[in-house]
Amino acid sequence: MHSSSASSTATTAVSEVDTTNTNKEEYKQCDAFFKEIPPHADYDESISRVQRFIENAGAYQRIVLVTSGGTLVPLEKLMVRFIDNFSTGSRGAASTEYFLAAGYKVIFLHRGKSIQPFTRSIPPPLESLEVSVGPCCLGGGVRVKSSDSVKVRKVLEKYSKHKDSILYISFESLGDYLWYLKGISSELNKRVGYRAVIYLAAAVSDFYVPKSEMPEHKIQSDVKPTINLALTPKMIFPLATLWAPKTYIVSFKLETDSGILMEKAEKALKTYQHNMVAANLLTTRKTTVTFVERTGKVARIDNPEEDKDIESLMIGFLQDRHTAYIQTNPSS
Ligand code: 9Z3
Repeated sequence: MHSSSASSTATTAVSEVDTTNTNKEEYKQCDAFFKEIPPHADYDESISRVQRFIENAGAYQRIVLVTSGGTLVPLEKLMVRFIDNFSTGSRGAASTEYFLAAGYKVIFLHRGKSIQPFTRSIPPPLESLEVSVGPCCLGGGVRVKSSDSVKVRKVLEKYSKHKDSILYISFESLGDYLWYLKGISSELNKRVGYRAVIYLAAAVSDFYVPKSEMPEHKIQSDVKPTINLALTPKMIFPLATLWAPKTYIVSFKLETDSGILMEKAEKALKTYQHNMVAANLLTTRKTTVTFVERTGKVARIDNPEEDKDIESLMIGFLQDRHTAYIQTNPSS
């Protein structure tokens, strides 16, 4: 058991907003982004994998889309330089394991080479493996050091229990990520409905270089470069109102200034109309996360032991909220 606590307080309810005037503009900006930036070459194949994964899940199965890792923004068409967003992928990887343990199937949409579920807990091979003496047929060869073998065995057992319940889809760029978010969330809305959760732990760039502004070749260093960044359209609004309105959507708000965090989290809920914001600060993200709900309820999750996963407590809390959500939508 973690020595930790979740406290709940009610604040002013996040009021419903009339979005009829802003709808068209928000949707148009997203459409324009998708017209400008094509999907990854693997997009159709990946969406087919998602469809098969959903079809093979049982009729009453809960499925979560976990997004994880930072999105890359290219500065050149033949890319040498890029802008990146901070995220190691630890939150998404750990959360995936706890969703699996809670009985969910997981679509793990992650940045290639970011931290992965299960392997995150295995010590690096050069430290944990050793060469044993004698010929291979007599037990010689490579083996896990005895000091690590219990840990490695536990991870392997957990992996073999859950490996058919997780679908890995990777992305690199902001464009790939947003295409997958739209495509996968639409499938979940259509085929899983209220039993689906969308858990947006990936760190998404707020800026990108439009194709029209992007040089073909590597930016040269003999002149000071000018980089014209455009604002990334806010995709959570179409996600919650158009692509996947039945699903239970949890976004993350990341700030470095504690003075503005809660205000920004409440504003995100009002603007985007989704279900929950998990507010966290860069420096304390492993020990404190505050959930803010559409109803205005606030629940703070505290995990004083940084070496334990705060995600265990977060997913327990979310599972209960998702159950309540399904119960209020009995047609699911
Ligand atoms: C988060 O806030 C995640 O908790 C972290 C996790 C990225 C801090 P790590 O991957 O870190 O474990 O190293 N993710 C969302 C960040 C984000 O881009 N949020 C947008 C915003 O704050 C809204 S979608 O505006």
